Amino acid sequence: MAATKKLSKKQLLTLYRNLVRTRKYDELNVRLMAEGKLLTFYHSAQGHEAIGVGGCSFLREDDYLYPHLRGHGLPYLISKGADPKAVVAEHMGKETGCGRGITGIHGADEELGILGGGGTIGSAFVLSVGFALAAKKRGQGQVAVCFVGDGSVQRGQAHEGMNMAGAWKLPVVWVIENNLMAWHTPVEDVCPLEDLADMAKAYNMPGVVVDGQDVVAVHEAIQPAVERARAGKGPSLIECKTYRFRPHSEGRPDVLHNEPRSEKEIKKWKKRDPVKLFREKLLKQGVLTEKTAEEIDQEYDAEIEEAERFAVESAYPDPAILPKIVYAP
Ligand SMILES: Cc1ncc(C[n+]2csc(CCOP(=O)(O)OP(=O)(O)O)c2C)c(N)n1
Repeated sequence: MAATKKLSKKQLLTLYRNLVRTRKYDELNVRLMAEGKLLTFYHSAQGHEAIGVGGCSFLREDDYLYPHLRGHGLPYLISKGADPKAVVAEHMGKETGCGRGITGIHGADEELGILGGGGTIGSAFVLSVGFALAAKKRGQGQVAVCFVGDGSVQRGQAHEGMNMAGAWKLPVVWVIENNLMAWHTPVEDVCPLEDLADMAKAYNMPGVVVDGQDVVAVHEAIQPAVERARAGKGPSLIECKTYRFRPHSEGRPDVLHNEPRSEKEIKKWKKRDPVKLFREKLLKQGVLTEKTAEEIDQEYDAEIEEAERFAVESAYPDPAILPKIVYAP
């Protein structure tokens, strides 16, 4: 695939801001969950943030986006320009939420091409084929970018989706966030491949493996695939190697095969924290100064305090809206 243009200083700072903002909202949701203030559960994105941020920060507004469940969409939605305070309000079941308080974790923002998500893993593949088919028929160069976990590609729908998109050269980019496990199951127990991107060969599309902790590397892997899809050349499969820093979901046992996860492994991956890595890199390059980094932290701390207040003070939706928005008249 063609190389991406070098990112400008402004674009690098956009990536950094999106990473910091995502991490801080994720920490807020982790705390709110522990305090019993969220109506649902919460799957933290900590460790994964560079993938959504690297992949979504420079998409077109009218591109379709299907977020992965990590952070319940925060890295992706924030980077595509959605309002994160509406995500917080949604998790509290408030009418100001991005799904009017009734979708729980499946928030949407139609104007940004984010149409909500399916509850079953694997369904993302076939739903995003539908988005891409609509985009192709419309003929305005829109692309569907869809983020999934390694668990999804073990399901039949993944293969139906890739097969159809390959055959019809649909404008879709699938990004696998391979964190080496699906809930309590190591990927190696259920998949014969070392690199999941190798599945691409079977569907006649490019398959790329990239370091999911490096936001620029992720961007440089996804963006050419997006441009390729935009140019009518069909789908791609990008695999980002990553790791989740927290349990599968908050408050649940952090185990694999019913044994506690290896502390040593978690520690090793935390040395490659995507937010810290990028901060250090930008400081070294002189793109960021300690003072600017501090100001960015303060800016988002204040924004998040306000988002929490907004969500707490918002009203619950009137149950009478349910039939009006769930079924089309
Ligand atoms: C068909 C189906 N089976 C089981 C579940 C329950 N479930 C929710 S998330 C999850 C694990 C997902 O793993 P992966 O796709 O690797 O993403 P990760 O959580 O590791 O980021 C499972 C099994 C589900 N949602 N759908």
